[in-house]
Amino acid sequence: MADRKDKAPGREGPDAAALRGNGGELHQTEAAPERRLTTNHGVPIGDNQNSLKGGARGPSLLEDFILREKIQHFDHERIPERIVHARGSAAHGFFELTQSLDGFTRAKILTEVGEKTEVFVRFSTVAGGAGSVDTPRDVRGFAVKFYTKEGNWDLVGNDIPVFFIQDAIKFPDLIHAVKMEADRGYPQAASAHDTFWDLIGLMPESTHMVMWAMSDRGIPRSLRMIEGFGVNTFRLLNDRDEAVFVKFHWRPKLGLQSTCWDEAVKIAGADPDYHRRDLYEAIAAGDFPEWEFGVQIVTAEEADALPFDILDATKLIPEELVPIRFIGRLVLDRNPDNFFAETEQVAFLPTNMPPGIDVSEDPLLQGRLFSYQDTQLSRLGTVNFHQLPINRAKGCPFQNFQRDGHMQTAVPTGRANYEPNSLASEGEIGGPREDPAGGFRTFGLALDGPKTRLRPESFADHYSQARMFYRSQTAIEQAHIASAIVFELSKVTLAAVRLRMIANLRNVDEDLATRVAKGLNVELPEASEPAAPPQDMAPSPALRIIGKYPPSLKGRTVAILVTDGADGAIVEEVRHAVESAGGSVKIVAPRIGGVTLANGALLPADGQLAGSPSVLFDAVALIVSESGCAELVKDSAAVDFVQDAFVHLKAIGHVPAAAALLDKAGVTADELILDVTKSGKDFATAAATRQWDREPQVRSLA
Ligand code: HDD
Repeated sequence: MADRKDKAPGREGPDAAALRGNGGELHQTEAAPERRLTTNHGVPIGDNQNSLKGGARGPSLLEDFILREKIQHFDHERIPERIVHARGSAAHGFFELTQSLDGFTRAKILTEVGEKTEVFVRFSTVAGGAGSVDTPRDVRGFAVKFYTKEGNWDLVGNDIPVFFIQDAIKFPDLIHAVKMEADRGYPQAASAHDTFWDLIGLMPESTHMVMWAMSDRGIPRSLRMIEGFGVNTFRLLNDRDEAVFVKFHWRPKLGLQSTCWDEAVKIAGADPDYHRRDLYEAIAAGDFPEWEFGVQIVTAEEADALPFDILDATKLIPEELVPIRFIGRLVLDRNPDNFFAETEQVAFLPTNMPPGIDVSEDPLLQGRLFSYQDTQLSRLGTVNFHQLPINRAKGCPFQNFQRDGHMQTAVPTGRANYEPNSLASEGEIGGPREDPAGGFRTFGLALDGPKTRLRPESFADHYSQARMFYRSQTAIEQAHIASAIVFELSKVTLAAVRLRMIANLRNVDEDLATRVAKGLNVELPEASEPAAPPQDMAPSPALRIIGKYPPSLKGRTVAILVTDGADGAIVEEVRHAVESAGGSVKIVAPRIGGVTLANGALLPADGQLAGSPSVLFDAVALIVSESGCAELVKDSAAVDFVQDAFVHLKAIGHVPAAAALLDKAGVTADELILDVTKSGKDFATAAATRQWDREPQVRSLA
């Protein structure tokens, strides 16, 4: 050690010089100012590899403002995550109106046909933290910020059209119950635990939403394949300030698609970012997700005639009763440049509405009108969060006399910071003025009645729509709902909580309650006393997933598992058939370097077998050689690959040489098990759907 000597800073020797990243030359030509690394305050940095020390091997010096600034900034990189919807993925795009709502509203975004408005859309799970996984059973947030010419409009919705609670005062209870339990800090991103089901059983108004969450809607395949809903009832106001009620809808061009529960669980391990990656990669590849935008419009008289209260967010308006008018489209065509600056810092506010759109008295919405602005103050730390680029109104100027505050980035000029003022010089108005004709106006609802904390009688029916939802499902979907409830209640340790839930389910449907009781192996308890007797509403087929949209390979991915010696012509035929049907292909091989095909050509792989399980794909084709197959049957990753595709009801294409692998995986013949040497096209057709008829063979359903 004694022979080591301190050297002049920056002259430590060849290794350090190489690390320097500038070729080790200290006094080379000055970099152009625009390429210079600087401190936050613009001081050019000469050395970003070494902290300032008292001698090369001596202690670091407090004087090193470059080190301190860098580490201090890093120490504060995280901001509080959202209390709900913490994990999200977002994209930029545009909204285009195709049909005007002139006469119903004066909002330009809903009346100017052909106009394209910039949007930023953030999808999210609700319960999990920002670092949780993408595929748990949960509701998905679907929040759209339209940068309209008349100010930002934030339609902050979900992929489920109803909500758990009727009054915002219950929201903190609901979220506390579903999030990880207070004492033990688990489970993360899961509703399958005591506290959630305890509250749900005690709060029957949540039953309808629970049916949706336990259905396959709770485990979507892709964020590009979910519907969206504004959930709350809003108002549209025309030029004469006449109002109608409105519900907002998003319909995915790619159709609705879900995962199987076992698949969702396995995806969480194989690719925790499955939805985020899927959205990002699709947009990066130019395969832009698209939704139709629709409205259900209801007059006050029509609302009065409905068999439920339009102000109750636990109810939907069946579209068979009030059809959806499709009036626009949403296209997501650009990924965020920076996750934090955009996806994380975006702040949605249900209070953001242009003139011509207004709220209703829905007590859930009324509470939301307070909550979102409030939460941004602790999350983003300042009243000036609207100045962040992602939140700034872009379609129009914004100007007012709000001033100062933490992180103020604007530099207002002039002496007047109040309104009205008379400080304008000749010909000027002295700052912005209110605009009674063009500005926001509120519906002039006449109010009567005493101040009260009463819940209206019209909110008392908690079961009719839950029943309608369940009875509108196909038999397969009903079985999935029953199985999901059995799964979740099986994670509940308190027997009384399980029984209370079954007692409530008896008011939904006897068959459902019986299945769940059987699945838990308990006696059917007495039905609970409903607040209002459930009614039998007409089934609404639009509430199903299966059969609602035509089968499609668009936006879906097929994996071709190959080995050395595989027939390249068949690989190409299958690829061609899949791509012609709008799907994409990924080559999966035992080694990432690819395989040598029968004709000697090298086929590069997109994924290595162990890291690319079949849960990540919509269908699989096994194009292997005899010798390759003999290796695969000894590899559990290959056997799982095939077995999972089978039990997740996917199409499996194969060459005759794959017989031993199919056999080892327990695959039995059915309509979606196809020999691709006969027709690649038939396989592509089969790949566009799931084999629901196979399910009873592979899974015991409640
Ligand atoms: Fe909420 C975030 C959707 C009821 C309070 N909510 C949030 C997000 C979505 C929704 C999609 C994420 C926005 C983003 O991506 O940044 N919330 C809904 C829907 C509801 C609903 C569709 C029922 C109709 N929410 C609701 C109630 C309250 C809140 C009743 C409170 C009383 N929600 C919040 C919040 C959040 C939020 C705490 C967390 C982060 C944020 O707002 O910006 O204020």
